[in-house]
This record gives sequence, C-alpha cells and structure tokens, in this order.
Amino acid sequence: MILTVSTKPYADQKPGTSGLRKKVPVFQQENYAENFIQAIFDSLEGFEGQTLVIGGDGRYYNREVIQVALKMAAANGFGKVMVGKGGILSTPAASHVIRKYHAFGGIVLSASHNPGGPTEDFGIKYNIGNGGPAPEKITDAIFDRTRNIDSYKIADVADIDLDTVGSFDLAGMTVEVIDPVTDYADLMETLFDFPAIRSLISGGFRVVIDSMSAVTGPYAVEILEKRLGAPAGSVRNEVPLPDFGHHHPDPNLVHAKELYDDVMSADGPDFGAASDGDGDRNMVVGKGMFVTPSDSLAMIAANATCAPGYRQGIAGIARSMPTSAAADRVAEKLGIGMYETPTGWKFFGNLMDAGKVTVCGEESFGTGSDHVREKDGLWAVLFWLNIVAARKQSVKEIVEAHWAEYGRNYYSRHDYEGVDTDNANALVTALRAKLGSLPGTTINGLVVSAADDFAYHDPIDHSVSKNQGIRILFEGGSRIVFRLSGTGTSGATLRLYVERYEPDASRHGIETQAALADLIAAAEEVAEIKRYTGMNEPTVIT
Ligand code: VG1
Ligand code: CO
Repeated sequence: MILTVSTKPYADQKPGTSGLRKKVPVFQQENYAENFIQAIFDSLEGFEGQTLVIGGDGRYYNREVIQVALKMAAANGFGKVMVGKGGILSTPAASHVIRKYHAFGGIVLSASHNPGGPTEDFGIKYNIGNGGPAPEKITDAIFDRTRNIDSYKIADVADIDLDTVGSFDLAGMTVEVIDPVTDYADLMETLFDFPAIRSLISGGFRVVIDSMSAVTGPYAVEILEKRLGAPAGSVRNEVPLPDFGHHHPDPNLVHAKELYDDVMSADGPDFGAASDGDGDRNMVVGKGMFVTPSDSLAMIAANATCAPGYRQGIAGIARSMPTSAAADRVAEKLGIGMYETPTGWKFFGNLMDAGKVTVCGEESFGTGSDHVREKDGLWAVLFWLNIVAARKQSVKEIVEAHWAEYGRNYYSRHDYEGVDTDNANALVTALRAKLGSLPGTTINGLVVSAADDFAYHDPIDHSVSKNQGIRILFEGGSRIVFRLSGTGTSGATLRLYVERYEPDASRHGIETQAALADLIAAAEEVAEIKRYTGMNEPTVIT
C-alpha cells in the first residue's frame, strides 16, 4: 500500500560541497530524511520504471535510511533498486554500478571523512546517470523543493532483508541486493597491471592499507590480499564499523598517523595507504616519502601510460582551484588541456563526459579518473603500485625524479575547525572588501600580483559558480587561498591553502612548513586569522 504522508519543511536542507550532511540527531527528527529524499525525487523527471542505485558507507543510521529510501523509491515509481549487501557501497563503487547498469541515478548515504555514531555525522547525496554527484542546477532544485515540501510518498511494507544477495519484491518494485565488491574489483583489474603488481608483492615489496574501520575494508581485502596476493593482515582495520571504531576516517597525517609512522620506521612496510569513510579519498606514503595529494595527481598524470587502462595517454587534467599547480606543469609538457574548477567533485563530471579530461584531483586527498565519476581511493593506491612496479623504483625515487624534472610545489593546508560562524563570515567579508586594493602592494615582503574571489565558468554547460574561494597570488607563482568548508556540521571551518613553486632542485629538501613560513605569516597579516577565529594555531595541518 502506498501512503502519502503530510510533512512540514525544514529550513536547513541545503546541500553543501558533497550532499546534505548533518548530525545524526538532526536526521532523526520526524520526516527529516523523508523530506530530503522526496525533494530529490521531486527534482527529477522521467524515472518511472527506471533503476536507482542505493548504497552507503555503513555508518550509524545507514540501514534505517536505506529501508526508508527503498520504500520511497517504490512509492515514487522506480522500477528497480540495486542496493549493496548490508547497505554497503563505497562511493566509487556506487558510481561504477550506476554506470555499468545504466541506472537513472543513485542515492549515496555518507558523510565521508566525518566521524560516525549516534551523535556524529550522517549524509545523503544524489548522483546522476553518469555516476557523478548531481550538478548545482539539481542540488539547487532539491534545496528549493525542501523549502516548500508538504508531503512524501512511501510504501507501507515490511523491511527488506539487506544481508542476502538476491532479488526481492517491494510493493511491485524489484529490489536487487548485490555483492558490493565484485563489479568494482573487476573494473580495477581492467585498468591496472595486476600481474606486475602481484610479482612486485611476491618479490617482497610490503604493502599495507589502513581502511580505518570504514567502507574500503572489504574492497581492499578482495583486491590486495585475494587478487594481488598480499599476506593476510596487509589490510588493517578492515571491518567497517558504524562508528569507525570512534576514529575520524580521514586519511591524512593526523588521523592516519599510526600508518605513517609504521611506514617511516626502519623495519616497517615499503608502502602504506589509507582511505576515508566512503572510500573516495586516499593517502599514499612510501618509505621515507609522503606524497601530497596535489603531487599525487601530477605524478599519476605524468606516469599514466604505465597502467594498461591509460596506455593510450590522457586527454587532459582537471584540479580544484586550491589544489597545487604541480599538475599544470605536467599538462603543459604533455601538451594536453588543464582545467581549474571549484572545490568538489561535482564540477569534474561535465569535463569527463565531454572527453576533455581523463584524470582529476583535489588537494583534499582525492584523485580519480573517467573510469567512474567520483574520486576513487583504491584506484589511486593501485595506480601508485602499478607505477612502482612498472618503473622498478621506490615511491621516494619517483617523487624526487619528478621534482627534479618539473620543480617542486611546496604545499600545505591549514584548517581552523569549529570557528564561530559569524566570525568566520566576518573574516571572509573583510578580506573580500580588500581584494581590489591588494595588487601591487607588499604583504610580509611578498608582492601581490593578483587577488580575486574565484568564479568558475563551466566550458561545457556554461553555468557560472561564484565565490568559490579567495586567492591572493604573489609574484613568482606563490599563492594563498582562503575558503570556508562546505562539509562541516558544526560551526564553520576556515581553510587556508598555501603554495610555493620552487624550480631549484637544490632547494627541494626543505621541511614544508618552513618552506612556506613567510606565506603563512602573510596570510595572518592580510586576514587576521588569530583575531577572527580566536585560535593561535590551526586545528589540523595537512
Ligand atoms: C572537502 C574537500 C573537498 C572535497 C569534499 C568532499 O570539502 O575540501 O575537496 O571534495 O570535502 O570530500 P570542504 O567544502 O569541506 O572543503 V568527501 O571525501 O568528504 O566526499
Ligand atoms: Co569521502
């Protein structure tokens, strides 16, 4: 039986950088998730009888919302839903399933790198038929709909058993519970040289992956231990937990420090990698060398032809504006297109669909390619293993050779988390007001060559996205960028991105924060971060 339930709108359902993210208790309010899901369906056309993909990262509240979404999909007229067993699908795997089975779209339940648990974060995101996050035109329409929604449709039936693979009927709609890992692992095997990686590993190269008790565990065990022959136990924290074992499933030098320290120790593994809550981020560490995400994009692009799936070369590269310009030098050398987009994977989809770019990346530990339309953590890890196997060099040797050839982009991001929202907005407003007068002036000894608030003109659909981050560029190619996070769930997070280009190889061994010290001081001088945030230090430095 299909019920039409009356409801009242919530005012705070505006999707951010990557979907709607809120604390679990916010989502547990009456009809909160239902309103948002109905608003998604109301913003789409032509899905009658079509297939929807649903999956999540297994965090607390995942199962409950999946049952609701299934019943609402049936009531709204979808013909079929494909859902991962146990409600699990990593974000890149969900993207692949949407593409492979020509689904109409997908609902991805995740708050990604944010902590999980009864008082932590939850999220809902809609992906379109290309497998990628919905573009702003659709997220804006969803938000508009949430503001005046007055009812939703739901099938009044029992819950589906999510733990048995197979086909079920739900109020006339087919629910297919699928193995979440196989399709994805098969895809990876088509892109990378598995025999070469397997012999690298059997030759004694020790690889560890920290899945951080999040969604990549089952994928990493299948690929690294089963298909590539790494010893059992090479994947750590491999069981997805609803609260990620009380950890922050964020693969960076702060939250994956144990892994980093292990790889850096004398008798530790040769190669370490970590992923985030929903499996789309990656951190890559070689012995004696942490690879910054911006460098990783550049180096994957420069070495792409090592991997069978990219043997014919790449069409172009895209990076988010705050990501370092290391990849730009690779694009220049290869004579291919380079695109600079706002933060968030949703801006890459058009470029990939149009065949303009093959690889994309963000400084926030995200890299991916047109094999799906999301960033992809394990894909990046496998790409690095493939490059190491093909070049027969260590990560450290590959990185240093790259810097020697292209120069080094010193890069760091400083996050100020939990800032009072009004104060964070005041900082941005004050900075914006100064922008016009900055060019030509000197800040802490650095001459400003340009300053603006980044606006993106999409070359494919010609949409315009304004206010995507304040950037101050200095003579010589250094820059600082300021923006407010769009994924947080309490207060505001100020992000400061700092970059310096150093062509001189004799100056490539400087500690990153020291190499950037004058730029960091310039950022404080121009934005008065301490005064506005009331903080003397960033909460996280990556
Ligand atoms: C952050 C990152 C951004 C990334 C986004 C989603 O957004 O900076 O690069 O695309 O998270 O990643 P923000 O607005 O907080 O800076 V994930 O792995 O959380 O889906
Ligand atoms: Co993520």
